[in-house]
Amino acid sequence: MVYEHRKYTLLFIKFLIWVQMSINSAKFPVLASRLDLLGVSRSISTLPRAGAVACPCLDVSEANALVSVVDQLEYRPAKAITGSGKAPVYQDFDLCYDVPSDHSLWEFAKVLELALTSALAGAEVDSAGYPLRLNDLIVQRYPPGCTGITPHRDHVRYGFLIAIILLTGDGHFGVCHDRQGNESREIDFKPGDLLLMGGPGLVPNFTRPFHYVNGVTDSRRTIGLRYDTHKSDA
Ligand SMILES: O=C(O)CCC(=O)C(=O)O
Ligand SMILES: [Fe+2]
Repeated sequence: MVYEHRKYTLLFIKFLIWVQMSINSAKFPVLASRLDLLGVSRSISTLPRAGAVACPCLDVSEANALVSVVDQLEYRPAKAITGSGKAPVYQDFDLCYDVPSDHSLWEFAKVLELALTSALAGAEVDSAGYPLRLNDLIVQRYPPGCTGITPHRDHVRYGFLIAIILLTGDGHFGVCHDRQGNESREIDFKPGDLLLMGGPGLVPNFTRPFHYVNGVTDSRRTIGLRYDTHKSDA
């Protein structure tokens, strides 16, 4: 009975997402029609053990609509080496990190925020993890043959839940035990999928997973949405 009730609540939220996306993105109607919120709740519950998990989100035409949106942005090369001197992270892709606040991509972020907030409420996580604010948006483009990004952990200020949407391309996204890439495990993450990764606060003493991207042979585009708990609007 409780399960049935939850199922209908989630169906209602999915309907809201559909309506909101159709209205707000009249120019680029982008729905997240493959997102199953009960499945997302279950996936989130696995994060304390799994570190990262991917689930279906966009169909091909939805992903293509977003490609035409992100391809109009201006990109700059990522800094080749980040992290500390003792723990360098090598990266090689192009990025856009200054998407204007009135851009339709922020509407997409808002809709995912709504969906993930409701999925979080049904997951076995710390209630401090929601409401989620996806206030940090980055678009990344990895050209064929690039290095990707070596094993690292996302900054500690990115709380609760990190969302990465893969629009196109290939490559391997993996989680591993350390910066050397030991005990790595590839996540099955395909175009149209939403990858979820845990962040601090998801559960008490959550350990941020090391992860990497490599092996890109076909232009890879991702949208990264994070909750920057240090931002003034957080
Ligand atoms: O674009 C991606 O797949 C995410 C790469 C990553 O881990 C990062 O930029 O921190
Ligand atoms: Fe990362």
